[in-house]
Amino acid sequence: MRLCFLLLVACWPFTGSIAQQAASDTLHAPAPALPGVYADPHLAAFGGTYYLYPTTDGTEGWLSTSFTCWSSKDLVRWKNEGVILDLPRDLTWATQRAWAPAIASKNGKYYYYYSAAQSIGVAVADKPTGPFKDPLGKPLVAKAAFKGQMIDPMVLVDDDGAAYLYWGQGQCHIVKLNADMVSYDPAAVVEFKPPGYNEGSFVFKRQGKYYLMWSEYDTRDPRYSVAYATSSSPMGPFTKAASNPVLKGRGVVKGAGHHSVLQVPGTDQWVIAYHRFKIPGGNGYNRETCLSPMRFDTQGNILPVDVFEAVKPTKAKQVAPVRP
Ligand code: FUB
Repeated sequence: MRLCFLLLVACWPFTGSIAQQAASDTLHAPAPALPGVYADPHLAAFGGTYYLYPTTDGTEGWLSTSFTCWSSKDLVRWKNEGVILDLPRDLTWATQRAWAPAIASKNGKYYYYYSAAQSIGVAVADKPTGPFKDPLGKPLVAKAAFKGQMIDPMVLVDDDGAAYLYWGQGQCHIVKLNADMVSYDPAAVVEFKPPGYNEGSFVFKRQGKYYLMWSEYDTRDPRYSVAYATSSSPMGPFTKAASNPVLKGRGVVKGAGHHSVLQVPGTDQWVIAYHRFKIPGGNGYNRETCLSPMRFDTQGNILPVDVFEAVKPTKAKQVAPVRP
């Protein structure tokens, strides 16, 4: 007994430092969620299945020409559903720079918003995996229509069924979409720039509060990171939170940003999807998609995300959306 006690005391600093090392090991990042180089992931859940809609990376200048969709039953094992929109084949107005998509569902249809040739387009399908068709034959938001770059769309469908489009690099824009989800009043567009805002806006609602999140710095900068602001209205004004950024790289994880957030259906469990420079050897054109838990404090502030914590297997319950 005495010997055990002496051994424990002798080993205490050693066991303590091992525990500390494991908790702060920034040299070994978890594996990415998707194999290969995919960025700007938009995570969604429809009918008991999760979906990821990313940008295809791997070319300098982000010259990708098509979009893929991935599905999963548990957030961990992902199946490639193939190309859901091929710009040269499916569009008449753009052939490359297929970036940063977002999905929304309303009235039994799936609306896929995306950047192409530095404009924003929309495509419609009956299923989350497509096939998606371009209903307009032109951009929804044309290049240079407003201040900044017309990229990085995001659509929030609110509890009352109203849908809001957010987008922009260099400047954030918001407009309420018409009931058809593919048109809006250009005169109603609100423009603003939260401090530090660069691109990749994403909006969600929790307990009656609207959270606008965005990426700061350039996606090729290792400091790329995510910050947020809140509002009582989907149109703002949004007040930037005191504790920012909520997602940033650490150790071997660099350039963590351009994210999306998903509430696991029927729970108050939240997941953040984002990209980081590929490990090893990545950069702003070779990024990989990761998923981590995202948590709130009791006041509803977003707590810093641990980029070394990968999401655990989580089934998606089939929950009907609350709509009037
Ligand atoms: O993936 C191409 C561009 O890089 C996106 O549109 C930006 O948000 C940045 O992630």
